[in-house]
Amino acid sequence: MIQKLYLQLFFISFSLYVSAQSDLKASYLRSEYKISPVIDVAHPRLSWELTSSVNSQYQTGYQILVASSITLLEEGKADLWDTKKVTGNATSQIEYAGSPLESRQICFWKVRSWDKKNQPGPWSAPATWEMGLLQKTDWKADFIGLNLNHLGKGKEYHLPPAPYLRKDVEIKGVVKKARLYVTALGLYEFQINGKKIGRDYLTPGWTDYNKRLYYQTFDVSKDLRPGKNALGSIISYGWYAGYLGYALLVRNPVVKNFYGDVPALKAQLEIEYTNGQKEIIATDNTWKANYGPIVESDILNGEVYDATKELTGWNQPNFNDTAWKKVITISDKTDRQVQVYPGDPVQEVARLTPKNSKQMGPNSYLVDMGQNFAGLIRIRFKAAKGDSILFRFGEMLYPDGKLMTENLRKARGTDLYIAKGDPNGEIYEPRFTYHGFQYVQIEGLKYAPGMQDILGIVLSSATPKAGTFETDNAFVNQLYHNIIWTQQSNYLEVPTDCPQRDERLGWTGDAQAYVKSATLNNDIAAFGTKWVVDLNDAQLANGAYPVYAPAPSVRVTDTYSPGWMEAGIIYPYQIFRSYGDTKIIKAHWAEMKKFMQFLETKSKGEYVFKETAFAEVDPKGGFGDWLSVGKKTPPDMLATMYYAYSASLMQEMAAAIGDEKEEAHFKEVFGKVKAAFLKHYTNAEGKFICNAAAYGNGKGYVDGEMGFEGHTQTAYANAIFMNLLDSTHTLKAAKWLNELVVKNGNKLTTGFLGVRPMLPALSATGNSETAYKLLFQKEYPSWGFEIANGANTIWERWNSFTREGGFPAGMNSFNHYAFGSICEWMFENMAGIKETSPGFKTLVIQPEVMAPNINSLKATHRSINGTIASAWQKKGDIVTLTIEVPVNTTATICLPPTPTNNITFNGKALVATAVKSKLVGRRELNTVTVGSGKYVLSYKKSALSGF
Ligand code: RAM
Repeated sequence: MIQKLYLQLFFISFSLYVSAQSDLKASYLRSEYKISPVIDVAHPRLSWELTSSVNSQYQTGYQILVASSITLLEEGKADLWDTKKVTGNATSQIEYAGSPLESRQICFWKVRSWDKKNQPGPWSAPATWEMGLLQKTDWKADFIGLNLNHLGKGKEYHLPPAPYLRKDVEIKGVVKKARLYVTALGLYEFQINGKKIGRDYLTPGWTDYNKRLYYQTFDVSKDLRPGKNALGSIISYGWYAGYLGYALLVRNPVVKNFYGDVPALKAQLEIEYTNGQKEIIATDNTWKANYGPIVESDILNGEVYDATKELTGWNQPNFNDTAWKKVITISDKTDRQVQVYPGDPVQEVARLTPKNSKQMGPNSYLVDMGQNFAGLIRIRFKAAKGDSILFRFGEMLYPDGKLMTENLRKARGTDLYIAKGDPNGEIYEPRFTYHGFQYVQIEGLKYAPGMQDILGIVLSSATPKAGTFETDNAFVNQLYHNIIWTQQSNYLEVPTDCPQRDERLGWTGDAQAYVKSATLNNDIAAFGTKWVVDLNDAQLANGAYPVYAPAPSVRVTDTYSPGWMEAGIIYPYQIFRSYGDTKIIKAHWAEMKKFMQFLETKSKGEYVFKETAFAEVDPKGGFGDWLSVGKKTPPDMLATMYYAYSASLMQEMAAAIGDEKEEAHFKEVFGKVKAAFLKHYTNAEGKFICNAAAYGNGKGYVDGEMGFEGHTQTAYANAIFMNLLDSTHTLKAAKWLNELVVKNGNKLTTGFLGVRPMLPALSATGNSETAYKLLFQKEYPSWGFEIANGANTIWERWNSFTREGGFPAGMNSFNHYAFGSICEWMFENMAGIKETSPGFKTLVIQPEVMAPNINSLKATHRSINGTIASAWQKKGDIVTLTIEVPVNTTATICLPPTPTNNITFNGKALVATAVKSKLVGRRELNTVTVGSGKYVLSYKKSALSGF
């Protein structure tokens, strides 16, 4: 009887259980990596994140509904696409495959997922995406502008005024929906009735304007009112027609106007009235143009703003523009593509208030913003009509407290404001420029500026934050702070080298060395996808990728360089690896192959680049291990390693897109290059060697006078990192690498190409203790040395500043991310979060807790599969790990080799059967594999390195 009751109860609860809905829920719905974007790809890729309170939860299927209206979607009527239940665990990179989409169409979608017990979760909240202008014929607008090149001729700089464009338009009824599609050759700010549209800066962004131009779409439904409205725009020269890089410095025959010399606007306002009528208002020859207060305007050189020349009321309706000129229309290039901006726009990402200000002389004040950054100053002040107020920007002060600006080289980098004498005060913020600075010296103000009247507007491409990293060690926290501020300052439209001097170029070497670090701090999927297009647009005719992109040569001799050009492979590879993105591989496969062919041809079928192989480029051999210390690792040896590495990445990418033939091909190339490398660059013992005599006196090579050597930190670190050696050889290389560091007093000798693999290679071969010593090193060259000398960003050189030696002359930036590539090791080794398959679908948790001066650490990374957290704490000899693993992923947690009964897992002794021995990286370790959930493990600190 009792038994029967139990049985009944069991069945009741069981049926309750099976009919209960799963709590597996989809959120953070995105299309093409963005929330509610406007896009112009025919098959946008959709993604979502999953949450559930159930441990080890995963998705066994999903259903996506896409409808043409929110009502239809709510009713479950997916008139555009109903995937029905699709089996599988995919939550990203799912290509829309419903009805073909038209220009301007808004798509509403939602998704639900089935859990591991095959129970469906609830529908997600709805999300949208909108199609842009898909046909060339959708564009009715002309490029309009005003040629002002005859004005403002300076001796060295020729910075013409910024044109102002305007037109009054009649809005004939109540607006239901209005969109502004807008772009420019140059830069634009668009206003409706005096209000700036959107929050973006430096639009429409930088591309190879001969091939491609991006446009923005803004929802302006609420900005128009029935009756007369004023459309206005200020345009500037920007990357299109302004100064680029160090062209002036190197006396390049062309210093500006690289793509054109007259900026132009192209805008189209599309209105849908509540009565169903539609109207398009487009830029054409009926617009009027003038110039006014922006007397000079350039990204590198800054702005001159004469407030006495303000065109008061120009951006309001009924302004009398009869004295304004007729615009000129500029015909479009037929082969230029006009596309939706695919990246993250440059926006204000933070605000800074000044730390202090100091009087430097009569009417001169030096304001310390407390942090080196890229951006602008917004200031409020009172001045008399005609007063000139000059803003000078610098990253550092000379020991005597004066502003240091010599490292800006030929970038004038100043803003000048001429006051209108408004008794209520005036507010100034320049528009089409930015500066890299911590200090601003304000000259010409008759009183000390109020600290509350100055704001630092921090600009960066708005890549969503994806990482956090914190320890109980102030030095490590400072280093992480420096890394993220440097990334923020330089992930600005393109991955630039620096934000301050006459350069600010998308240097490919810096970009490839740092890209993985970048992905750990921010979601750079959209930003990186955009830049990889720039990079491929800039591929040279011979198949090599350039030394920077986008940009035509700002020095005629800038062509290609080993360690830089491979960004064409490494950067898209990282986007694939971090986000599971195979589309980027397919999109650029032909170009990447062309590059590999370039290498093969260049190696003359020998699969090795022997000494002087790259003597034709300038500098000879390319940039090599740029800014290294001591003897140089031969650039051609590095070129060979990079060749092998590129082949191995191509092999992996071919596999990811299911191309077995190419996979086999690149496997073979990888094998051949490895073999040829070892044959040429190692001796019988396996030591790395080179024929230094081949370089003669080294003339023409970067730091050639230092001499060349194969047996270097950089060489071994790269070889280990790139998997070029078999296991016995790896052991030897590991020993030599460690020795080279220890014998050098635990100091680096590495430059841009050696830093990235350095600590990862040490840790991968059991020398994490040495890696930690490098991390904590305070003497030159080291990160600690920079910090001890006051750095709050990452410096270009290990000795960009020393208290004794001051500033080395010439090339010197205090905001340069290449040496920040240690970030990768911080996440992967210190925090121990390491992906083992694309998009963090599987990962390893293996923190290295041995540093005596860190007792706690917490890091998180928001991957495309959700947020991973790894934290550890040491108390006495007990280590506690707290780990969070997102739904739909599995983590392999590495354990110390102590008997399992010493390990507690979520408060209980860990059962021995849960422990599996697994090869992790290069080591066989005890591991526990877990699904999603939060786990707390604690164990006695072991003697073994890493635990
Ligand atoms: C410098 C840049 C960059 C580097 C090149 C080789 O001018 O700042 O960091 O990649 O040179």
